[in-house]
Amino acid sequence: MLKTALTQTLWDRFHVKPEQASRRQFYLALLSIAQAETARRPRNAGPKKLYYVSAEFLIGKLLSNNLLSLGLYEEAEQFLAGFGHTLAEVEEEEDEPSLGNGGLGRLAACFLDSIAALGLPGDGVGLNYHEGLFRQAIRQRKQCEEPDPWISPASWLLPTGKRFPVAFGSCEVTAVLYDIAVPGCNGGRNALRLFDLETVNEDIIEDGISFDKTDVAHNLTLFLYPDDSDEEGRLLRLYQQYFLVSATAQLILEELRERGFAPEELDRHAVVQINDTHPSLLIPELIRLLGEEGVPLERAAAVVSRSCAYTNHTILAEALEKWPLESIETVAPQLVPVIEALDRLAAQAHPAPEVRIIDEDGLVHMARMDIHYGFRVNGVAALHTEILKKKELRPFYEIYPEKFTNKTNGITFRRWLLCGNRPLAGWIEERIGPDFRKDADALERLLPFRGDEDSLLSLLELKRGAKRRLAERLLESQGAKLDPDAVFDIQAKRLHEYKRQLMNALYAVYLYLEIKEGRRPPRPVTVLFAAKAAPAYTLAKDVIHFILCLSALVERDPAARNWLKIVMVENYNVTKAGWLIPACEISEQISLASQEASGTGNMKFMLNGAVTLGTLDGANVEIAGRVGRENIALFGKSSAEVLRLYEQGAYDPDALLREDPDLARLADFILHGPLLRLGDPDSLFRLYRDLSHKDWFMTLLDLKDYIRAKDGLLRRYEDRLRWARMSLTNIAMAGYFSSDRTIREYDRDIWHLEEARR
Ligand code: 26V
Repeated sequence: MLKTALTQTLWDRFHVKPEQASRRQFYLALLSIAQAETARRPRNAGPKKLYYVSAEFLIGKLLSNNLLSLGLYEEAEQFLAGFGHTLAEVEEEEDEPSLGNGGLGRLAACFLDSIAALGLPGDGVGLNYHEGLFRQAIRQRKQCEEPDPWISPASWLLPTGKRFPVAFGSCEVTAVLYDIAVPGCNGGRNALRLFDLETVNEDIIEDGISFDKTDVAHNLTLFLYPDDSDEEGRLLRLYQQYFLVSATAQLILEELRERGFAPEELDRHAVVQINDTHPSLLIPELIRLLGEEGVPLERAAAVVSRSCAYTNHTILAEALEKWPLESIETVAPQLVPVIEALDRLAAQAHPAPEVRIIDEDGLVHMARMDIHYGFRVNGVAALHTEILKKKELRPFYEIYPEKFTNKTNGITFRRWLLCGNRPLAGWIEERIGPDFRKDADALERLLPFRGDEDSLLSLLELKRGAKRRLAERLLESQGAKLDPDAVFDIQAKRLHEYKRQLMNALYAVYLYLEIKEGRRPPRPVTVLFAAKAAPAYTLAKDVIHFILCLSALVERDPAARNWLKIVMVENYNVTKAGWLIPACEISEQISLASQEASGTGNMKFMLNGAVTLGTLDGANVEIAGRVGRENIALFGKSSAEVLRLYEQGAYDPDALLREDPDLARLADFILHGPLLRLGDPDSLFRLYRDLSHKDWFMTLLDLKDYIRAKDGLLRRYEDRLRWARMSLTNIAMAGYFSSDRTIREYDRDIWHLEEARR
């Protein structure tokens, strides 16, 4: 069936037979077939509809994923094989939309896949950034940022013809709506709805990623704002947020009306999940629009409060958004009286200053508004939710204990196993049959194979194949030469101090010095980093520079380079994650305990048979609980201890370095002469100064325990059967981390979409 359609489409569009068709032509034909197939599916429907509103959806390339959901994957793969192509090669023709920073955006994408898979009526709503985040290029051992355009005439975007006016203080603009269809693997479809600025103008982009930040009527949907950016861009981000929520509120109310319900019935027929505080202005905007429909403020506030739920994704102070009321006055003056009224109303019942929406400095605390005027607030892993309840949001937990709930994150196994690691999926199916494809918990049936030597050996072979494939890809993409027989140790995530890429790099320094002194590891080690740093995050860029200099230093040293290799994978994105994850053996999840809300990369690596080297942070705690202490390598201080150190201001890196010559030797290496000569001394001195005097995220605190744990893990690696058993156990116990499970919990405890249907 697909065969006929594909042959026909190739002929109609390009006048070629399959044997003459180029990859590009195959791609374009498959894209239009997948779009037509999806359009034929019924839209998921029900008495209540979910809107998952988010500034970011890091969806990645869609072709193979959508073919899988449509049940066309196998057929496409077989047909292409007949003409010497693979689906993976054809998919190289697709441009990846980089519509997210990291975990929060990728989570939203996994959720869309699971919501559709479960047949629930729920759309994502976000913005159509033309250049996405940025493309990372490496020059002179430093990160450079370039635009990353992804929209071409052949993208997945479908114009809807819908337009909404958005009124700013200074001007009115028009939001135009595009859809990306989201097919579910059990039939039915939803949509990712992306608003674009009608008057957006790519010509105002100057060199690199700079542009006139004040030219709102032309720039609003050009770029996604990086998570740690410069002051001048902040107001632009508020404009983006209001643009998103104003158009979204109009869309929600329009659809409510079209389904035949009154504005006051909003809470019975719609539920809104607010993904972090970026879309929080949706609450006052909905209340304002209900007011225009004649609903009095207090009633409108009550209805909206029963419709909106808020997810918190971080406790990092700099990410908890607070906007000066003056800025809101500039961007959306019509919201100011609403926010003031909401603040007054909340304060009547709860006058304590720490729960006021508008504080005494005139700052509007977005999360506070979400909690007062939402019916649920959730954290993203058990530990994170506990920290919210006991510390960060404690005063709110005391007022509204019933609103707080945990929803441990998950990942879609369709992308991260079934599409992303076909050989492993096949290996699993040979052993336990196909049930795990629909029911992730069935993976536990692999456990009995822990005693089966043939299975263990073939699992090791599979991993070696994935490593070889990664080596080929990195050779081609950036000229890196990897040895598939080395241990592949990978840290892939945004660059942030709390994630402690620097600690990993300092282990590499330790290993380098060991090798130089004749103490070699049991076998060669390859440490791969993949990370973008926010353009204005100087220290994060210094860490990238240090890693790149270290890599060059080791590479130039004939005594070391056969035992240690350090690779920075350029421009980490969803596609590169797809390369790295199947090939990983040691998964680095080494954040300072208490700081990583959940992590989701940890789950992807585990599912693909890597062993986690990690702290008891975020979802690592739950991973450890499932696989057991024998199948994970833990180290470092506990979150309780870390929180105590912060509270008492008791952490002192200077003292640690004075008292411990081993630590000092590693830190001093940042200023090692030959290393300085390879790089930019200003950058390396800045990094050293920060590490030795400030070290806000306590890299030095856990470094020695980390070295112990990693050395131990490398020794365990040599018992190949034991390692394979650890790997198998991780795969078998990953089922809980399916986002299908997470979404069922959101629906059961927050959205009640299924219940409304009964
Ligand atoms: C912060 C900010 C601050 C203002 C500028 C724009 C902006 C954009 C993004 C962020 C970071 C949001 C927090 C985030 O990404 N959290 C991650 O969420 C993941 C999914 O829940 C979770 O697994 C990670 O642990 C958490 O760091």
